Amino acid sequence: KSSLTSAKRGELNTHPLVKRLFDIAETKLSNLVISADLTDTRSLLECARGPYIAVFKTHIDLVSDFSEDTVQGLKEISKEHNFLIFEDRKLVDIGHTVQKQYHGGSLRISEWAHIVNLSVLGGDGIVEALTQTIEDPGFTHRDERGFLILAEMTSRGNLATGSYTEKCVEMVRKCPRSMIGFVATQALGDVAPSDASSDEDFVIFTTGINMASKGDKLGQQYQTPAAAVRRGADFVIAGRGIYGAADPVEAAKAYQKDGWDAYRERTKSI
Ligand code: UP6
Repeated sequence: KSSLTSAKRGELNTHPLVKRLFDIAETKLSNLVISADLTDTRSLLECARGPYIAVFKTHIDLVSDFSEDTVQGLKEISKEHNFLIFEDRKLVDIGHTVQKQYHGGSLRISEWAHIVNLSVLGGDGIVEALTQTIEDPGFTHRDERGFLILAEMTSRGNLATGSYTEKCVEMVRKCPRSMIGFVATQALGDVAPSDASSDEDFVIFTTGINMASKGDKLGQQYQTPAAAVRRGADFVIAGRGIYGAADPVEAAKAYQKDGWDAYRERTKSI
């Protein structure tokens, strides 16, 4: 897990999107991602307002009135409130199919989502396919796009463990220009043996974050922002713990503080 501050990581990282991510974290003093699992455009955009988040995570296929207004609204609000958008699409298919799911299609994900995640159940063809799409000379957002490999999951009994997780690390190492990190529950640098240079710096996003609950009835398992950061999370992702709270704004503030204080504690120079 990185013991460098966001400011330092932003400075050292050569990927423009990662630089921007750490720059936002440092400016807003936040490593909080809200998981806005909401089902209409108005609630979705409303949830994105406010000063506490560094990244806004969507499940765009939940939005029943998805339209041009959703796309424009997301783009505008991410600029206005200075955050990145992460579409939690969990792409998992053959390369040829995911290219069409990511770029174009009904959801136009490549147009508005800075970050998208994927599963490598089908092998590394998906990594190659998505890398190709953003490196195409005709694709205009290249420096503003990156992918996360879903290397571990938070649901009880999940199969993303052991050698599967190791393979995910190897795949990210092979494509650092497009794969910027992982969705995982801990730092993964030591999981797979590496001959990589010591300057690799993958970003860890951790889901399953809640300050008031240990889990739900469908297998979700939670830890607090601070606990996740101590295990190596760089960004903590909370959904119902925030938008389902009696006062979501106060909740966002509390999660932001818990996560950011823990990150500062982890990276403080001795
Ligand atoms: N998510 C997980 N666990 C994973 C991967 N993704 O919870 O292993 C996603 C869910 C949801 C969010 O799809 O969008 O993170 C968690 O929401 P919650 O905080 O309301 O449980």
